[in-house]
Amino acid sequence: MIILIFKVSNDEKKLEGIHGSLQLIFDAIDSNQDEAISSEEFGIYFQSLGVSDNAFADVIFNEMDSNKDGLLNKHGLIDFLFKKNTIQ
Ligand SMILES: [Ca+2]
Repeated sequence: MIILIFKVSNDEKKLEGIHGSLQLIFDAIDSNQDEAISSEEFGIYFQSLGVSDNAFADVIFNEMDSNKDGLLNKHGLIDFLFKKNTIQ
C-alpha cells in the first residue's frame, strides 16, 4: 500500500527522496531480482501487507501495467505514479 500514497511534487528534493524510496520498494517486491515485477510478486507483496484479496492486487497491477506485458519495470512504476493516475 505504501506505493499508493505518493503525491506528485515539483520539489526536487522531495522527488529525489521519492525515487530513492521507490527503488527500495521496487527491490522489495521484485523477489527474484530480475528488474521486473510480475503479477505474482505484486500479489505476494500485497499479502505481506495483510491484503489477502488477490483481486484487489490484480486490479492495481493491471492499471499499472500500461503496456499489458504482465510485468512492471521501474520506469513503468514511476510513470504511473507521476501521471496522477487514479485507480477506480
Ligand atoms: Ca521479478
